[in-house]
Amino acid sequence: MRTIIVLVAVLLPVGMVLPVAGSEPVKKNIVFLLTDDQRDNTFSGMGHPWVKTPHVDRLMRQAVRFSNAYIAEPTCSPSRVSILTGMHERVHGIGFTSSYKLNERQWETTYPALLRDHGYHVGFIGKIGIEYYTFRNRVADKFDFWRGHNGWAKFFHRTASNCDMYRRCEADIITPAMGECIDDFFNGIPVDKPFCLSVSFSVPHGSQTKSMYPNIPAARDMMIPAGDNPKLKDHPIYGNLYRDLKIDIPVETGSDPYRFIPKRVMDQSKGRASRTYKYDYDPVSCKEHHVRYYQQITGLDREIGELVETLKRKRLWRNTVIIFASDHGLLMGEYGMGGKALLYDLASKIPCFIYSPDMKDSVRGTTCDKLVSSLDFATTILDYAGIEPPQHMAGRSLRMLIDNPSTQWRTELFLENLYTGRDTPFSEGIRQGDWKYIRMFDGVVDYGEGDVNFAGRKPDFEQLFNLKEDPRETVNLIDKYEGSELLKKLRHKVATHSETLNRQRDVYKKAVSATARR
Ligand SMILES: [Ca+2]
Repeated sequence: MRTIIVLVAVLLPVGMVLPVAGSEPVKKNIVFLLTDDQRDNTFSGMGHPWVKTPHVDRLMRQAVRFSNAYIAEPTCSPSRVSILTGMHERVHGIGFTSSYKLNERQWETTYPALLRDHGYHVGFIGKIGIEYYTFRNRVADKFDFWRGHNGWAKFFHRTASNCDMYRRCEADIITPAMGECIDDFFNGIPVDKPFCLSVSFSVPHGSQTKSMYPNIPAARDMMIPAGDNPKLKDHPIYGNLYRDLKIDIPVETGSDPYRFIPKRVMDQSKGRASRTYKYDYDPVSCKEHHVRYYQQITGLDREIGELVETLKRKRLWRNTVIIFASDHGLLMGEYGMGGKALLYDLASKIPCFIYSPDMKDSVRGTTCDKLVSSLDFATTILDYAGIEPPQHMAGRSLRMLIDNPSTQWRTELFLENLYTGRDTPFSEGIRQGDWKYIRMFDGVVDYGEGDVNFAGRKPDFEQLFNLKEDPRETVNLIDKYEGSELLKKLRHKVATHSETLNRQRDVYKKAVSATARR
């Protein structure tokens, strides 16, 4: 008997749980990859004209891409809480500028907690981004494997006080350091449990600050090519890759942003343009940002390639689902602006694909254009793990679309931004068919329930775009369509979604005894 046990231990790949006769089928392993500030269409396999991402492209050819995937909240940290909980910020209440913090009862219904409860070995690498509010220095306890940090990691992680976790890594640069952490995870997974590994890369966000030049003020950093740094000069990726290309920076770079969103609604001088990041671009700094941004994506591509090789080498490839997404997009000179927290596609749409070993060959390499939300990820992960999602999760499982592309699916998607720092307004919107309608209200920092009850309030600014005719969203049709049935219908839909979510929030907060942080 002992001999048999030893044989099983040797022959069974780690993470591949042996089914017992009459028991549940083998559970899928799950790898959830999240990038930071990566906008849609930024892999070569998604049609980007010059970035090189051969490993992701190869993976995507075996996956299903979702080409209309939107983030529930286009700002780093609340977006991550929405992904963990499968809920809109308005309902879970956690954001940079909201009043609530995540509590233990809420954490119990996040996807990592549910998977752990159901016997998964659960790991986290990278930017968790929720300790601003809650579980300060205690998030590690919620995972079986933890190589995470709060906030944003610097490009050279050893100079960052929040990146102690990566000190033991050989690589000085954050992305390959996280690759080493991925290896550590796979070297320690148990043989008798399925696993779920979430990797939150901190790039390409890390491409536009003083991190590359720790001794130079952020405002000047972007005026100097990163490849001038002696530490990067000969690096195959972070040195001069892409620097000799003719890069078409957005035509509106450095132009008047108030042509698109008026100053009374969003005053760029109140922190949005230059505080923290250099987003008041001129053509030189904008081009440098584009070079660094896409270098970071190629650096990321290399680590994803390594991950796929590791899965194959450890014979996990045929039992592991890979989900890829970003926490939101980024403006990089478009509309005369930089940054996020707006509902333009460039800020709120994300690259997304899913590889599953059991998907039909006929769907591999295809693109699904159905409206997908980041709220769908938690439900999808739970579906692959065979776990019923909690009632409050608002998303649907994308596995349904993968297994049956003609599945009845949502035809409209509510979008919101409740981040109000740096004079950013509250925004609510809807995508339906070719249309996107957005309404904005003056923002309030540390907002409470009353501040996001917009019933009966006249918006401070509205936008209407026809995405088919105007995919760059530069022609606001709101005046042209004033009085039309279309606009009336879209306004009504946004108001209805908004009020419904407010009611759901009130019920949910009672159910979980939501706790204020201020
Ligand atoms: Ca982000």
